[in-house]
Amino acid sequence: MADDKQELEGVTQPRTQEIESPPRRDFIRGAAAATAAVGAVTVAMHELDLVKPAEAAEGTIDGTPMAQKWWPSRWGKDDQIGATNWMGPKTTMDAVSLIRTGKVYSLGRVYEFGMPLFGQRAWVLRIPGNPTGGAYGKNQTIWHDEILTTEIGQVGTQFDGLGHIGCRTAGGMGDKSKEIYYNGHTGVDLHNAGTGPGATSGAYGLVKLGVENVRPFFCRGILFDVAGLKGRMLDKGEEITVADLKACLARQGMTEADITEGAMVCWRTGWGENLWMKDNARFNSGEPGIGVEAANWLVSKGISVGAADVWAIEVVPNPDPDLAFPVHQIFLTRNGIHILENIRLDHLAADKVYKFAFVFSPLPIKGGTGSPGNPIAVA
Ligand code: UVW
Repeated sequence: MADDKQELEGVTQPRTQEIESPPRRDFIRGAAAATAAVGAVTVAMHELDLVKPAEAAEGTIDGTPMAQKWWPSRWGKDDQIGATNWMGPKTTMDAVSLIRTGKVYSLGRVYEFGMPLFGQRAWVLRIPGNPTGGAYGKNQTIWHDEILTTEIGQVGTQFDGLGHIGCRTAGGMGDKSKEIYYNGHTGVDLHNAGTGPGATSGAYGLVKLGVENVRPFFCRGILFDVAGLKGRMLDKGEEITVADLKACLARQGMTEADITEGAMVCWRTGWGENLWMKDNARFNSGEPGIGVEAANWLVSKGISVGAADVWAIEVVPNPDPDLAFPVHQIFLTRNGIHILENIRLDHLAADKVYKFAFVFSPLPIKGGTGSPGNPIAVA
């Protein structure tokens, strides 16, 4: 074949997995460049140039949401399951009480080649053989298997576990004891399981805070239809404020009392339904979402998981160019509150379903940082 286009016989879909990463790097580089301009230090972290303050006190990063020590957790110094501690008979029965019609909504997106991905993450699925196996028996049974290469917990609709995000504190470069995660667990705790025969390095999965620890979710879900409130899709870099969330509640005939401890809350920006698999470059170029103010407000309500129709749930770029993904740290690292990204919310909004039973069981991947899956809302 003369070139790729002929070989693909007219298939014009861009190789999204290769072309999507630059736009997301651009906004982070922009933040890094702005910081460099005022004299702060920037470092390369993997492929992403993240902003790193030059000085920070022991156990903290001054001037950021991680400025105060955040451990031990409200659930005790050894806790590894964070806000899923809320899950239990009370949250289950409360969620059941919200079911009125029995209509089930899939919140998950299809996992497929060409979906938007963060950085250089990949989705490579292959079916070996055709069929993979058989035929066996007089009845001639045949079957298919698949081989999947991906960041299993960090692509498509994705649930972030507590080992996903931490904070490198002062002197942390090269010192895992200064890389601190939920409940004060350190990089040493997450990566080292002792010495001698049987010891592992964490290369085969996180030794602490793996996603297998969390409880399944069966709790109330609350939708903030911010796109409905504004009458339009929000734009990248547009921050959803506490005033916006309160205005959503009023418009939806609800009050703050509807956000009970253990609730899953989600916000619709319109970004996903308008751009996912339609304009991946724009989808990846940044996003609307909550910022530090709204994150802290939701923390004060005792939510169990924050979710949205965007790839990081939070406003990107952050209005403070020195901050990179601060809501991730406020939720996961400081408070053990989980994050659920790239979910569908348009169908709930269309049916004006603002309160529902939320059901999701993250895959118990031992040592995993997160989980794929298809969360559901039952109205
Ligand atoms: C990062 O991993 C930084 O972001 P996300 O959780 O949005 O994939």
